[in-house]
Amino acid sequence: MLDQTQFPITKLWPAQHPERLQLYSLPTPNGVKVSIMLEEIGLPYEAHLIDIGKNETWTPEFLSLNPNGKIPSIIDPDGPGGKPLALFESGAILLYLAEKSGQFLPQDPAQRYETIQWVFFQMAAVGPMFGQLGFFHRFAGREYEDKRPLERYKNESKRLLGVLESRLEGRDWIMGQDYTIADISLLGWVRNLIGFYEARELVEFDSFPRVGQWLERGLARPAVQRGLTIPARND
Ligand SMILES: N[C@@H](CCC(=O)N[C@@H](CS)C(=O)NCC(=O)O)C(=O)O
Repeated sequence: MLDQTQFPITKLWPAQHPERLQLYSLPTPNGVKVSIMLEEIGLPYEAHLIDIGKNETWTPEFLSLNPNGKIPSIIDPDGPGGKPLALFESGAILLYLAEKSGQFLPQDPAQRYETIQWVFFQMAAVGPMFGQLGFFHRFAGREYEDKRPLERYKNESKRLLGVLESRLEGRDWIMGQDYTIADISLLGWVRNLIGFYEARELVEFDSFPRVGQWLERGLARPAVQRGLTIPARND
């Protein structure tokens, strides 16, 4: 059971079910990694909507949990040793939930590190590059006269799609037969690139057919569909 007095974030987002894992998030590509994972493993949790449009991550209450001011973040009242564990950074949260549940991360050490390698690839390359492409193609950066940043992030995004296309040759999932946290980390980003960011033509997405088929396989999973809408947006 979570002692809410120990976690200032609960002043703005009180837990109705303090015995459950608390998720503070929004259905963005980083946020949905955690909601998809929680839906996949079936761990009971309570989701709190954090409105980044209203700068809610920059409140002292949110910053008390994540000094980096970003979603997603969690508190697990039943962390290691039965003590509460607060975590931010979606990759770290995926690893934690995989180890806690014993799911979506191979037991074999070599396979395990290979999976982690692809999660890091998503965290260090795909997320930042696709995110910048979104800014320069679809959001405020679209107005900038200098198109060199857009060109750079477009080329880098295409290169990264090429890396995924090669990896998926002869594989249904990033790790082959098994769907893992590597897939969970990447699905929302690739979906966003061609959806919300409207960059399908820009990156010539149809020239990466294996990535397209992998995305369809991922989106066909019921837990992925549920996770993509959690926490429900107000608008
Ligand atoms: N590396 C972080 C990135 C998190 C991140 O960038 N979150 C964005 C939403 S996708 C956010 O909270 N932005 C709010 C802001 O910067 O004000 C992670 O993977 O958890």
